Amino acid sequence: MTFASIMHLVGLAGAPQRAFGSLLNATGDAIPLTPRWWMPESASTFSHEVDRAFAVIYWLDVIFFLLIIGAMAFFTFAYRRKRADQRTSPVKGSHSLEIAWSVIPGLFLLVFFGMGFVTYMDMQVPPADSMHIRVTGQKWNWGFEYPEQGIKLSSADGLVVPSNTPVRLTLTSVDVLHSFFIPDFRTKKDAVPSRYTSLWFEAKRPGEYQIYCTEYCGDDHSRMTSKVIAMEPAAFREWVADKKNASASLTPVERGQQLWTTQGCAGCHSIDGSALIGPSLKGKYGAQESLADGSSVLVDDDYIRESILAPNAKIVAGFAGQMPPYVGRLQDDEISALIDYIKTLK
Ligand code: HEC
Ligand SMILES: [Cu+2]
Repeated sequence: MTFASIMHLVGLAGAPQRAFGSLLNATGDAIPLTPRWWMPESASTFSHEVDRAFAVIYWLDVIFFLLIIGAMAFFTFAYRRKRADQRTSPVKGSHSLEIAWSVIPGLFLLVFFGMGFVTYMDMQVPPADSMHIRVTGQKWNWGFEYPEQGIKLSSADGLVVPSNTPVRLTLTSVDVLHSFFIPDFRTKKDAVPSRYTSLWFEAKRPGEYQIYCTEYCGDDHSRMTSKVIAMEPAAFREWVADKKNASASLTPVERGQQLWTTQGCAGCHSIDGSALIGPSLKGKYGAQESLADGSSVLVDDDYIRESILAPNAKIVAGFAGQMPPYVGRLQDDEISALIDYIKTLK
């Protein structure tokens, strides 16, 4: 459903173009009434609708602010009380005035509602043929999983999508609330633990578009940045084929290294000896680890496996139990690949 199609239904086809013609050029790109420096690039198929609603509401606000404050200033001056016995306004009540100041703003509200509703519906309802990608928020990384293509990516790789193709994202989180925001596409959605939310977009042209986590509360949401990388559909198909060939020929260590970033391990564990949210895994394999309960344990395959699947079974001394359990999220072969990779961190 588009603004134009609704206007068509109510017999007003072409009316918004006539009324707001100057707000919109043929591609819906430029809105001269909002200077370019106000807004990030308008790069999705509905972003101009959002900007249009913003521009219409903003400029009506400016006009009415000036009219009302102007009239107030003028009346304060022109009708100021000059003598003590001067009468104040004889108007005690006026039905026509009250109707006017209710009905006129009421009509504006209906226009705002109409624009907001139509845009909201366009943003909310993905086209049926959309490509599907799963997005998982995790302290402090985004995971992107392509169920149809069998590809897993993370923040560092970016969210690779074809341009001029509707893409539907299903969002969730494994730990806390996150919020997935693509300013250039004018779309944002919370990623909520134990729940699925969704958003969709269609990139109008190839390019790179910033992704933010706009969740406010928590250490490092502001560092959960990534990029949408939109490619021509043909280039995207090629990229998918390359990606599949590349992952088919990975050694277990390379596979483990890839999982290390795509599963967000790198966000909490360094490989250079410095402690982050979790201990560094440099030189850990084969060493003795002291635990919070005073005992110690040998870091071997079994301990690493348990640490990944049930991190709170043994807590490392000096750290809090902040690691999310990966049970149900990693296959056995993936865990083995991670162990093979961790062994190489000398
Ligand atoms: C949100 C942060 C976070 C993420 C993500 C995370 N971990 Fe952890 N990890 C921790 C913390 C904190 C500890 C120490 C507390 C504990 O023992 O549970 C830890 C402990 C460990 C240990 C035991 C380390 C030692 O020194 O004994 C291993 C092994 C481990 N993590 C592996 C992983 C792997 C592999 C991944 C990715 C699949 C991962 N972690 C993802 C925070 C994280
Ligand atoms: Cu976040």
